[in-house]
Amino acid sequence: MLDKFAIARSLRELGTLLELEGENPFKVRAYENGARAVEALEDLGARVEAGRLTEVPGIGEALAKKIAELHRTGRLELLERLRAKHPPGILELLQVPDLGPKKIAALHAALGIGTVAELEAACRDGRVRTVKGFGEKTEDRILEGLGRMRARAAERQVLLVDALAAGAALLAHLRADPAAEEVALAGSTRRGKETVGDLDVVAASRDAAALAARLVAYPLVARTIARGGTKTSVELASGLQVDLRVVPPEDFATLLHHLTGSKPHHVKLRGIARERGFTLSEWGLHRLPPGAASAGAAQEGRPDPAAKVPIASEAELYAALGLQPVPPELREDTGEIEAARAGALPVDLVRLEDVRGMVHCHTTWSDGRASVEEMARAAEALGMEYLTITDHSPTASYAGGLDPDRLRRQWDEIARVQEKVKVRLLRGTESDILEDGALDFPDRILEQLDVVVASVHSRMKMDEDAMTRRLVRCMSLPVFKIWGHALGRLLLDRPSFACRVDEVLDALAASRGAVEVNGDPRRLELEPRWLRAATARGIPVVLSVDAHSVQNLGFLGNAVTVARRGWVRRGQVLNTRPVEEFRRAVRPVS
Ligand code: DGT
Ligand code: CA
Ligand code: CA
Ligand code: ZN
Repeated sequence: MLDKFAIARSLRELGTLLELEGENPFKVRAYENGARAVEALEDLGARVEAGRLTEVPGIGEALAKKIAELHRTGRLELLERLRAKHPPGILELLQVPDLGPKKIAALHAALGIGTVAELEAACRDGRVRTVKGFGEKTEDRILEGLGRMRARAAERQVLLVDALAAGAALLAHLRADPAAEEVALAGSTRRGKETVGDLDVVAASRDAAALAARLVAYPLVARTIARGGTKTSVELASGLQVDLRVVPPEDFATLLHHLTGSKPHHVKLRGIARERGFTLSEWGLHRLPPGAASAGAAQEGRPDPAAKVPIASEAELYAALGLQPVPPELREDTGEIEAARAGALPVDLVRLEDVRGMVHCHTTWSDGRASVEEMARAAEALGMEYLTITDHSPTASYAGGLDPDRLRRQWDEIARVQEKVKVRLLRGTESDILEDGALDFPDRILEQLDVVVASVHSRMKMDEDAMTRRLVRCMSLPVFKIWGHALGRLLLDRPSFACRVDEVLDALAASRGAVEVNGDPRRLELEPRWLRAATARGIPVVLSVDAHSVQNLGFLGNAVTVARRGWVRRGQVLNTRPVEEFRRAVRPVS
């Protein structure tokens, strides 16, 4: 008999193995959905017995049978058969960068490599290079990839969007408890950090034990790590750790603030508190006894409750320290405290509701999943004033890039759809930045477009000099207007490519181009420190979704978060402007 988490793992494994068999993606996704549904069940055993699995959304007849078989026997005929066809460590091997099913099969056939450990040993002994289609370079790349994989596993970081999704579901569960007065996410997730280590949750309640019990009873909890009076830590089925702290309502604001961090931000705040005769800690803000401040004595343990300063909100806390309120996204000790002290913190950071147009959208004309009309209607439903259609350019053939002829036919379709929708459709392209720094369409075509997003998709391993020259050359073109997913990183997967960013930003400023903040959860760049370097040069910003489906339009929120972390103000964002103003600002002409 398997428990629900083991069953979910088996379903995921089955999905991956079927994918290797060439099974269609919808079916493969059904296994992932099924796995999630099973994990979230509170009464798996009872449902199996009563034959009531199919009442669960995401579980159909076929899946229900497999789940029941796994539950009863701990085995699944189909799964065993597929496992026997592949090396034992196939799932792990598929995680190795640069290694696909074909290469894995070749290595298995030639060298009997079946696990990651065997793969590593074979690379180190120089045996992999003896296999047809593999070389010394491949060996190095595999070893490098294994190193990255290990570093990632050690860090146990997850993407912000995954943390937010897990957090939203958990918060709903905790808030449903009658003892919960307030529940909020804190930590790096609240600060909007691109990847996070765990979920920090703060609750206000008179009954800490009730909330701790409710957390432990959350269906997705795989194990309890620690259980104390006001602190409880658990691990979710996904491997994500959750730290819950419960305090009485009057301490909620200061604890939320404390657990939001970051640590360096707090270290500085504590210094300011002492200067002003207070001590700031996880217990809240307390008045120091006279003389204690000048003595500079670091306080240990819980301060005298009688000296507590009542604080009802984070804004009140900052005010008590003589500071402007600092939004969570800015709390990284990168100058925000000094600015807040001088009253120079921007108060008009861009917000989601400021954005009027969806930028950087793909459709079925290239590698998107939705048609022009579907994207248009979805953007309209979201209250957007405009939408830029930017499918891939000819060189991006792997992504269905459009040649000039198909591009013209796309314009016809855009015109037809425009007659049916109110949202304004802008014609564009995501043009590859070619190896020599040229764009991927002739100028006479680019000039007929409203929007050109220019991005690097290939040859990312150039050396720093060559890449810097490539970008600077491209940006010097009069038709260059928007720098797409700037440094090509993929979070938890691929680092930014090498280039001298300051030099490139200088070139971008000189050409009066804009930089994109890409909302794809795996990209989230240009990253905050470079965004600040960009706006300091007067470079405007475009908030992009890089959408390949209707659902991806939701990526806008991610772009807004990154922009805020980069101190980007509303007035610096081109797609907060009305459509004609936006068009004038990005038109690809000299
Ligand atoms: P993460 O989880 O690695 O993505 O980053 P954080 O910032 O969420 O860090 P975490 O979960 O270790 O702690 C959450 C917050 O709690 C942190 O931002 C500040 C606060 N905190 C944690 N440990 C300490 C500490 O030893 N001293 C101080 N002052 N604050 C701490
Ligand atoms: Ca955390
Ligand atoms: Ca934590
Ligand atoms: Zn792209």
